[in-house]
Order: sequence, then structure tokens, then C-alpha cells
Amino acid sequence: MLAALPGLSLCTLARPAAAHSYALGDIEIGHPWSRAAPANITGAGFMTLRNTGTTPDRLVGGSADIARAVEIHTHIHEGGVMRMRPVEGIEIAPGAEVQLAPGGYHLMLIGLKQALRKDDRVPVTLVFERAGRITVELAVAAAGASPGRSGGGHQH
Ligand SMILES: [Cu+2]
Repeated sequence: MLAALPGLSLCTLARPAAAHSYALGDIEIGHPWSRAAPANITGAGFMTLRNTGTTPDRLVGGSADIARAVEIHTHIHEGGVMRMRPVEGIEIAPGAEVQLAPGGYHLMLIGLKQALRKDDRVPVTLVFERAGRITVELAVAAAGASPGRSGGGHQH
């Protein structure tokens, strides 16, 4: 098996200007991004995970210099309220694509040591059960941005 090159850019097509992607073994990480946030609170990380191989893999953790801890969260509806709940990992089946996006799975950047500013690139290390670890850069969008939109604006 070939060793993966961390940070290898695939240079995706038909994506907004800020789009960027990475490959690690059979796992492709598409457009990791975040939203502008002040220091000392909690930030979030979003991306697309794709398994191009024939064996299931799982995102099982992460870390970032900018945060005290990185957790994997999902959102659940509970009594009509959206709540976040930590999960132990996110399964990526062979051929599957899993979205980490607002309202669903996301990385939680607990205890930001500095503010996330629009257009910053924030290194975050992702750990996969099989593929191993890779450091990707979250492209910071405006507060309230949603996937595939470079501007701010409000959605929902
Ligand atoms: Cu969360």
C-alpha cells in the first residue's frame, strides 16, 4: 500500500473559490470549512468525507492547536429542540459520502484559543481508524455561512 501524502491537494472543480480538498489513502476530505467565531467559545468544522475504497473507515477523532479539544458531534431533535451530542465516530462506508454540515455531523472546536476570522485557514488534524491521520485546513467563512456559499447571508 502506498503511503498517503498528507496535504495533497486534489484541486476540485465546480466549487466556490475557497474550495480545497485532501486525500488520505481511500478517504477524500472535501472543502473543510468553519465559521468566523470569537475566541474562548466553541467553533465548528464542516467538510465532506468520501470513501473511495472497498473497506469501511471511521472518523474517530481530531485535534487542533487552536482549540483545547476537538470532538465529533451530531445534532438530534429532542422534545422539539435541536441538541448537539458527541459521537464516538462517523462511519464512512465504501463508496459513501458523509457530510459534516450545519445541523448535522460536525467537528466541535472546544475552547478556541483565538478568534476565527473570515478567510483564515485553520489547521485541524483528523484521525481515521484505518486511513490514519491528516492535517487539513479549515477555510473560515463569514459567521452564519452555509456550505457552498462564499458570502454570509442567512439561510434556514
Ligand atoms: Cu457540536
